[in-house]
Amino acid sequence: MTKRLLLFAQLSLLAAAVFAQPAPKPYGALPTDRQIKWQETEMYCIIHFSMATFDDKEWGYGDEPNSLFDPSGFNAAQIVGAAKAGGFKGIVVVAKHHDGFCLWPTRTTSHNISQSPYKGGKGDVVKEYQQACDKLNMKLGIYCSPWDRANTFYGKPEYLEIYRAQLKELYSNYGPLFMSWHDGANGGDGFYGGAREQRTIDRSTYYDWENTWAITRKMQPGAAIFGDAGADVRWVGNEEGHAGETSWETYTPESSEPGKQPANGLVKYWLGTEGTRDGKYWMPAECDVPLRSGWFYHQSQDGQSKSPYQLLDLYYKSVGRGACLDLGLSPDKTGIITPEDQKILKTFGQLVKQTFAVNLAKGASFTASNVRGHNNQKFGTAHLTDNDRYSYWATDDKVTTPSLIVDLHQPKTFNVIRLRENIKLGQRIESVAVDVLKGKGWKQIATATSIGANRLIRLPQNITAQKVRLRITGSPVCIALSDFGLFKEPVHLSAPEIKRTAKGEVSITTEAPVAKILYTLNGTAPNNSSKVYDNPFMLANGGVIKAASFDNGKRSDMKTIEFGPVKTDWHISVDEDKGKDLIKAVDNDPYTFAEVPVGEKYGLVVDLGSERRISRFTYLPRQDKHTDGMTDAYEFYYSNDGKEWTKAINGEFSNIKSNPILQIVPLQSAIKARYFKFVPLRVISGDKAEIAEIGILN
Ligand code: FUL
Repeated sequence: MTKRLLLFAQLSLLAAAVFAQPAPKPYGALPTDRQIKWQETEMYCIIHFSMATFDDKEWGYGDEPNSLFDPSGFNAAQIVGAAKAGGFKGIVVVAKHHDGFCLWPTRTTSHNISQSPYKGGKGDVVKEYQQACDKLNMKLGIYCSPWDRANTFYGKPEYLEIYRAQLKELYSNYGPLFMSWHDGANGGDGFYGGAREQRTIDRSTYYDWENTWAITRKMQPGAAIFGDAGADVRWVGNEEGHAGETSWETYTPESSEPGKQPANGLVKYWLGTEGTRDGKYWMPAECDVPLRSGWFYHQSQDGQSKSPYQLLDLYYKSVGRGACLDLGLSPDKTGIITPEDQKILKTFGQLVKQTFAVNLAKGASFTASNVRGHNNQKFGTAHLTDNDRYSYWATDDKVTTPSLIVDLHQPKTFNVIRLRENIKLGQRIESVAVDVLKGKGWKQIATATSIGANRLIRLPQNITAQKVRLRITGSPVCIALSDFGLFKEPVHLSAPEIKRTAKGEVSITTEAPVAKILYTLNGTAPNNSSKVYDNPFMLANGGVIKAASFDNGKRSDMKTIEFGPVKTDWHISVDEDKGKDLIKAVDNDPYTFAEVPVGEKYGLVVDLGSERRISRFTYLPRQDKHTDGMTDAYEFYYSNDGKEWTKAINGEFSNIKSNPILQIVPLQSAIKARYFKFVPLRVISGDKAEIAEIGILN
């Protein structure tokens, strides 16, 4: 009797243990509800359309007259619709950029839309975006630049009150907002109400972010705050659209100036690419990148937008690494997304949709090496394919490196593996490996780190297998995995890569073999009657090449590239022989650079050998992630004898630090000259100018 009682007691204890098995304890910093909602958004578009669109600049100086803002056909629904067709779930409107022009009728400054010709001064572009978002069921966020190159009071305490008043107007008239976007850019000089001077601020204290964010929290509690130092979402540290191969959702921002509090513009921003394992805050990355080369529309960048497959690649490197993708769209001067960009977005949206339409692991049998609480179904593997990010397979506390065998019942072909953790319990898994069964043995096909909200492993080739095994190879605590997916990208034709040697020989290649490559040299899109590429050819004088692969009635992404004349017989010098390695500015190698002094007195002089037409000049900043010697203010001269110089243009390379792309500067009108001189007037850091490449376009 006693024995039976004992057994009964033991059994009921066991049952109680099984049923009452608590969920795993959360690990590390955890996301808030607003961060979880932001995370689920995955992709949104930041829209730069303002004064700089009309001024053809990346950063307006602040002296642009209100009359310049005059779009003839601004169409918010077309813009928001283009984003939606691309699969994006929201937009962030640049309501005020660094030039200080406000796209809504603000009371804080007369430098606003009500003083422009747009809709006779009755227009409100932010409102139009809001209405379009409401109609199309898209989320709305706002970017109101803290740096203001127009405002008289910028740099003084009064400006902070103006900035906060602007935020309050935006927060109260255009919500609910899913994001409040802030950046750390501050180039220093500006119009500032006519002062035209350099102004510096203490980035760690000037905006008093803590109290500024308190306004956001109070007025827009659902808005995730983006910035270099969060608070909710961190900048990934580049404007190339990718997070690190390892990218943690947690982060401890570090100040770039010892002894100061980290703040926007004052962090070791490069650390944002990977984040911090076990960081102090839950602060996932946003990967921002423009669809075109710059953030604002410039006609000179037509034809250079990223292609659908380039965007897909960025999707894997952002959303697929637990971050969100924030793609920059740039409406043109009319006020719409160009048909070309619209088409790219749509095709990209279709690619993502097609790729993830069918989870090939759905319906598979899962065998886990351990399920929490003696196989308690609450923590079972059935949750892995239920499309719920928060139901999950968990292991017992002691089991941190379990494995999972997935039997697909028949061989299936895939090239993408998707894993997700239930992030409500923190980011737990550090590393995994994936194997497939080949004959009698397992063969490893992939490894990955930092799983988090979403980890997409894109395999270099398709894999066909019936049994797949997931091994968790590193986790400090038991796991809470919410998703296991296998997908296959639609078959696609490799797009061509176009390259030209220093001497001018062009070759066009593809990653994988294609039936044929067709190209044009007259600026039109290649079609079936275009030239077939079969051998490298010479293009010493430069020109525009457009190429695409063709196979069985299918066409790949189109590639466009423009070359200037070759530089092999150019002669380079610097006044008074003050430079070093001058030849490296024209050696066709982006990773070597010429060093020249900064300032009006000097300049890199190029003798082209004979007279040439110059409609634009190009400057490539160093491409090795360092900022020393990056020029952000310049003068450009030309001459026919190398003695008498005429200034063709001067200006700034705005935003070059964050987005160090090839700078193409159109001259007011094309000139003919044998000599040109590039004068670096200012550098981001260091005391010499480092020039990776200098060039001209016909
Ligand atoms: C940066 C700005 O300086 C750029 O002009 C652009 O707006 C980008 C999205 O953020 O900080």
